[in-house]
Amino acid sequence: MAIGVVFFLYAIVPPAAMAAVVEHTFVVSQVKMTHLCNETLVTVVNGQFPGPAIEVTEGDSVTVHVVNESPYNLTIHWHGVKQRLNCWADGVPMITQCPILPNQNFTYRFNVAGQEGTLWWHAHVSFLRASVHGALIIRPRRGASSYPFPKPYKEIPIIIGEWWQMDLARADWAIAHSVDVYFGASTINGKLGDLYNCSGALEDGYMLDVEPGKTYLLRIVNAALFAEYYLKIAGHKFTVVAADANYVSPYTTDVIAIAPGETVDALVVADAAPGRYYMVALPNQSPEPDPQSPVLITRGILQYRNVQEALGDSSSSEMAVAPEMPDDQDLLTSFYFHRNLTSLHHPQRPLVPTRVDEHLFITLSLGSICRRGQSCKRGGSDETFTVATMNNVSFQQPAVATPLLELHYYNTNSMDMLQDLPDKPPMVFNYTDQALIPPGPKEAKLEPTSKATVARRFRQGSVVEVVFQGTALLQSESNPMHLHGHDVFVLAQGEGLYDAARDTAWYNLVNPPIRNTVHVPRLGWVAIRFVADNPGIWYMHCHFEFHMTMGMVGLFIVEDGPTVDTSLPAPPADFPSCGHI
Ligand SMILES: *[C@@H]1O[C@H](CO)[C@@H](O)[C@H](O)[C@H]1NC(C)=O
Ligand SMILES: *[C@@H]1O[C@H](CO)[C@@H](O)[C@H](O)[C@H]1NC(C)=O
Ligand SMILES: *[C@@H]1O[C@H](CO)[C@@H](O)[C@H](O)[C@H]1NC(C)=O
Ligand SMILES: *[C@@H]1O[C@H](CO)[C@@H](O)[C@H](O)[C@H]1NC(C)=O
Ligand SMILES: *[C@@H]1O[C@H](CO)[C@@H](O)[C@H](O)[C@H]1NC(C)=O
Ligand SMILES: *[C@@H]1O[C@H](CO)[C@@H](O)[C@H](O)[C@H]1NC(C)=O
Ligand SMILES: CC(=O)N[C@H]1CO[C@H](CO)[C@@H](O)[C@@H]1O
Ligand SMILES: [Cu+2]
Repeated sequence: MAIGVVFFLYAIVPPAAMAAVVEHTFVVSQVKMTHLCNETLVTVVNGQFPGPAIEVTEGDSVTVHVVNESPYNLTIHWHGVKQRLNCWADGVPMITQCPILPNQNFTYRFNVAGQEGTLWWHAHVSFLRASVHGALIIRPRRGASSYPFPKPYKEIPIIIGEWWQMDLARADWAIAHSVDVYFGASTINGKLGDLYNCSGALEDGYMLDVEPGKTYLLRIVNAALFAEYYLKIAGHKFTVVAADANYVSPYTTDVIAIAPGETVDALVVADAAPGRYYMVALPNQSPEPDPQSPVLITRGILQYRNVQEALGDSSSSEMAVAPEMPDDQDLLTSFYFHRNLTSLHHPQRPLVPTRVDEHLFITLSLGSICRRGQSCKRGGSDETFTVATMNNVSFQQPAVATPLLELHYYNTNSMDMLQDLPDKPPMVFNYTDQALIPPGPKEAKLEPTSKATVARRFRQGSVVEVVFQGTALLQSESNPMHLHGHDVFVLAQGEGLYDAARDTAWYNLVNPPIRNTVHVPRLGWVAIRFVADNPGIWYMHCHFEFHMTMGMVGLFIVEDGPTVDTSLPAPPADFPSCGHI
């Protein structure tokens, strides 16, 4: 009997597929698109918004030829891909590579190993990632029947984004100079949806046609620059099965919270009465006294096939049921969503290291810098511009002619511009005291700050614990912190001030979620742990684009170990030098 069962399993499980090379050509160019009565020139890949999905099997190699026909310098980052021993392909301008100049080409080569689920790719130059992005889908080597959840009938990418009616390079410049700019609409898979119109003619929305009774795997990406989103589908529940290409224990919820940089894989069963149901994405924000933004909701429709046949396509939003959304200022729903996730127990799941070599405590704040000289009028005056900081330093892009990773690799002693990212804030204050949010009055003496190219070095294989503490200094926003080249264990999160004596006691060292982007809650903290075992220079930053542009960035330098397996290899043979790319 037992032998019969084993034989049967062998018969239905396909043999492991051979590793393949998945090859794409990405032509980046500007095309005209019309929304909201306005023709806008947008920078996109292969004429598509969002760009093409890259679909691979775990263990495959990926080759992407980027042809830059846009007027901008650009690089592409493969968000969440671990890039083991391959920091050269990480796509951060002047950190890992020279930017690809207009009318130049560059080829990225990397392997996707030891990861399954949904990741994505995006431009890593200024605001361009608002339109230069797409999904990166990694399926298991042993086929869809080896998913640790019921095999879905179909897999559907759901990319939440923004529609900008302005030149994105100008938007980037504006934010860096404390000039407010904002996008025009939110989007699902590039569609604005029927809450937007041009002279009364409704914008198209994303339509998902479903078969009654079937199960769909939604691969959800937040590619937006500005906000975390709540996603709901009226009449349906989600079962979350993965986040950031790591499986989680199945978690059933009617709302998904997804911050910029995060991904969520969720099953949806089409088990409601046949009909039309709105799929709504709503950006959330901190309440006042933080500055308030327009709440630009977007929605698409999930439609049962038989309804389509009965009613035709004429008025697809007719009789669609709308979900009840959380309030845009309700950030607790996000707090609980993130806190409820745990990693799935499976044979490949890595164990949480219990010995910690390095402890960092990093405060996330805003601050101000005088436009001229050392002293000036503060408090939001024209004499300052606002920057974002970690431990009271705002990141300064290094003024180098050669990418830092090359300087590091060739050991040229020309990285003198680097300063240490402090292990703790220089001054202890009540970080979450809301009297620090303007109009204050307590922020005045804490507001001055400075810029530097900050980096923190780690010995090969060190176990690093970082506690990110959100602050109320000048604003009280949450911060989705993203680390390149590594996944991290999210041990705990809390509201208010982190207290080591109290909070280490309830760290989850058994099944913490494993992510590449950790959402630090508003006026709260998150504790993470990771093994710094991937040699190179890795960007660590807030994935709110405005915070990144304003300097909420640091570099984690992971040093070489004693062996070839623990050392950064030489740059690829065809790695260009700047200007001659
Ligand atoms: C239309 O787009 C242009 C830039 O493409 C922008 O300057 C203008 O403000 C937009 N108009 C509206 C109504 O948003
Ligand atoms: C593009 O990169 C080149 C070389 O690094 C630099 O000289 C140029 O100023 C950059 N252009 C823009 C618009 O940033
Ligand atoms: C870039 O790639 C395109 C398409 O493959 C090719 O036509 C073009 O000659 C290449 N340009 C450069 C500068 O290599
Ligand atoms: C999620 O967290 C909330 C708040 O702690 C709790 O009430 C709820 O039961 C949790 N849901 C699940 C499915 O664990
Ligand atoms: C920090 O400030 C908050 C709000 O004013 C207050 O409730 C809390 O007691 C303060 N904590 C400490 C340790 O002073
Ligand atoms: C940051 O450092 C400046 C001095 O460079 C100081 O005036 C300010 O109070 C500090 N702010 C914080 C939040 O530590
Ligand atoms: C861009 C645009 O035309 N928007 C219109 C949408 O519809 C409302 C009312 O129907 C108008 O006020 C807007 O101007
Ligand atoms: Cu941030």
